[in-house]
Amino acid sequence: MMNIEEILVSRLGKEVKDCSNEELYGGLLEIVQEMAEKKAGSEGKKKIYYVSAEFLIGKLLSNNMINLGIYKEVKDLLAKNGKHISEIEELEAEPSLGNGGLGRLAACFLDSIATLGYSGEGIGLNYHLGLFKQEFEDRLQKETKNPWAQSKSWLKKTDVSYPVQFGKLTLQSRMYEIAVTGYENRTNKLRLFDVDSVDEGIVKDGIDFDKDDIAKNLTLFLYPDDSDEAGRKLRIYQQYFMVSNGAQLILDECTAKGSNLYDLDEYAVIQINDTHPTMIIPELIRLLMERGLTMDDAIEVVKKTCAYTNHTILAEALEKWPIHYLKEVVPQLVPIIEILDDRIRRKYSDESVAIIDKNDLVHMAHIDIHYGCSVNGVAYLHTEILKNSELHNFYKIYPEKFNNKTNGITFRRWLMYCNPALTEGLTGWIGDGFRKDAMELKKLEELADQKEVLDALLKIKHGNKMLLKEYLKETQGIELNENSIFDIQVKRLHEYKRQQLNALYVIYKYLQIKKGERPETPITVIFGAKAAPAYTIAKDIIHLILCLQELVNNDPEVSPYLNVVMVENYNVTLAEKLIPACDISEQISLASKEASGTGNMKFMLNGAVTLGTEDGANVEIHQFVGDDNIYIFGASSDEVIAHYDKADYVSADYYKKNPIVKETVDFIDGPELLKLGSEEHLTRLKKELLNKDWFMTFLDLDDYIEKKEQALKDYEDREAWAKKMLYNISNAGFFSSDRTIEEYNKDIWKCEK
Ligand code: 26Q
Repeated sequence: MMNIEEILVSRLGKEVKDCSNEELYGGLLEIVQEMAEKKAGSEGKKKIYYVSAEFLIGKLLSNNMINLGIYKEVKDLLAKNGKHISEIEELEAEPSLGNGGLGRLAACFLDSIATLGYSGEGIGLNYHLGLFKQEFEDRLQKETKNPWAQSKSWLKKTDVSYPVQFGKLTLQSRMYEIAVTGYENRTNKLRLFDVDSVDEGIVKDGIDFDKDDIAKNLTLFLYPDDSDEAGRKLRIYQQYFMVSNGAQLILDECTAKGSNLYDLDEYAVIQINDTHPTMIIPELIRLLMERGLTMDDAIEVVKKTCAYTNHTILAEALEKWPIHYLKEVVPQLVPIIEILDDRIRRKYSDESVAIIDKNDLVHMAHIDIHYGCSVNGVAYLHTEILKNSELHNFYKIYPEKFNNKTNGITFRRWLMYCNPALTEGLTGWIGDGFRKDAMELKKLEELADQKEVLDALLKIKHGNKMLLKEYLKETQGIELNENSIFDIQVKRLHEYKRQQLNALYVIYKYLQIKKGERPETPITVIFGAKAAPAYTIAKDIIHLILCLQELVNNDPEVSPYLNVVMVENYNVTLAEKLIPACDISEQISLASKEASGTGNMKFMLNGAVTLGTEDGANVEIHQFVGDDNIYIFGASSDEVIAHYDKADYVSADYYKKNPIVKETVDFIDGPELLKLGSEEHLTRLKKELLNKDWFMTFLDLDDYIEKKEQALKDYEDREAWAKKMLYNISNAGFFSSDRTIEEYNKDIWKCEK
């Protein structure tokens, strides 16, 4: 067998040292693709179809090389020839096919499904420009397009194509595939549908485009702005296009394997990732009827084949479409949806479980719950809230359908790839069994009292801070103090995630330092977040943070002790650099609002200590690490839900009674920030907090400040801090997506390896 060097040299026709980085990237990409293809596993009888509007897969080269077992060989070969793997990685564009958690979860799941040896694939859309790219201009977010397709690409064009009908318009699809390599195991596929007629040329300034020309715009962007009607309809076009292709593919594959369609559930299980793919249910019913089944039989078959995952309890994120949109875009589904609704109405008088409500809105989640076999939440607390409040009326009807699947993350990307120093340390201390069985990390606790191990953990963290410092300097011109505490909050910008609470802390700390109260160790508060283009308050919060960055970092009295950094265009690639360098992981959503969170798990695995509310998977993290290794603050989920029920939270009362609330909030539109920022944005944000504060920032501010101060104080005893790091790492095993996938398979999918 030839080694990688021989393969590379024979392919590129010259020695490695004489190749450009571009040539090496292209050569390695082809080699990896061929190796991956050879590992295509057997189809097996039953296959998992994970249907999702988002797959936030990140860069693929290094990750695939790790999974194929050639990463080290390639890295050493490049180094021997004066090349750097990191420079080659920089040439790969990150596919931006997701917004955040839900899309990244789908990518972790594909990795685990392949790693565990299951036959399964992802079905989604090939957005040409993905999610917008974020730029900062005048301390405001500006959106620009983010083309990710390159001449050398992981995307393979296939000949597979299906007709998809929208009213009078029929579009012919084109399927693309991306190989999904499992760690030392089989290769599966991610299948992304597209139309050849899409035209990137119609994008004008920023991310504006003609929303009515469906043939040209269908797969241009991920979730186009849904603040106007044309945008919302385009979303329905996209969703139907995705599921109609998926449904046709699934039926063809199952028929080819011998299914008579009445036994579809023995050949396929379809996991519906939030409500975005819900129309696959009526679409499958329609197609099964076209292929000869009665409606009763078609419904029964679909019910057994489809399962639904809920990712949110936020009312505004639950999809409800006006029936007249569906009549225009997918008229063939409307009679089916009406019959599905009619059957429910005949059976249950409770209006709240109907599919089409009295305002003629179609509740997508209700279709999934009535006409699927499983409903799962994504963390213990989230599932309890679904059962006991948000979906209680459904739980009463179908208690057996409800189940919890606490989210997980792939340790290949979020430990082995992004933190090689820690991975190597761990291998030396506990062997390399943790690479396949994450629960083996628990062995680390036997070393919790060894000073060398604790010192090594601190040294690894410092090394990762240096790497982040170099990276941010080079790519964004940002200066970091590697000897400061890295306190990081990176995630989509949303009021419920409460970046504004963190910003109020920054103001508090700034004012303390101005009064002469200086922290022992300097603190760097790092943010990374994109706001939806039409989400005004979220953009105001970004503006506040960017103004604070300017103020704090340029104040010579303050900047030696406190720095604020907002990285531009936060994405998977940046996450991979930020997370290993973090000391304090900010998970500060209003309790009950964050379904799970998965960043919290990535930080923990990389030895950061969580400062968080009892929300989402933080609850389980808390249980695993114990009170001493996490900083929990704020109102409980029950208390928050009670406030909403009683409508008794009045933010202005806190402003009147609590001097810290008053002082920090008044600072938002005080003279220091008005000198740097826009009055319109800053006063609007202050007014929102004073008059509404829907996510109860003021309620938790005191406790947040207190617990954060405690964490900063505890950091001064480095050895005790290192022990906290160790307990976070050693207890992260449960949060491997391999565990999550085994649970999905045992309870819902029931596939053979
Ligand atoms: C809906 C309607 C119209 C336009 C857009 C949308 C839309 C788009 C994206 C609704 C939701 C999303 C994404 C949701 C998401 O990422 N949820 C996160 O899922 C993670 C994985 O389960 C959880 O860890 C997070 O707690 C949850 O916020």
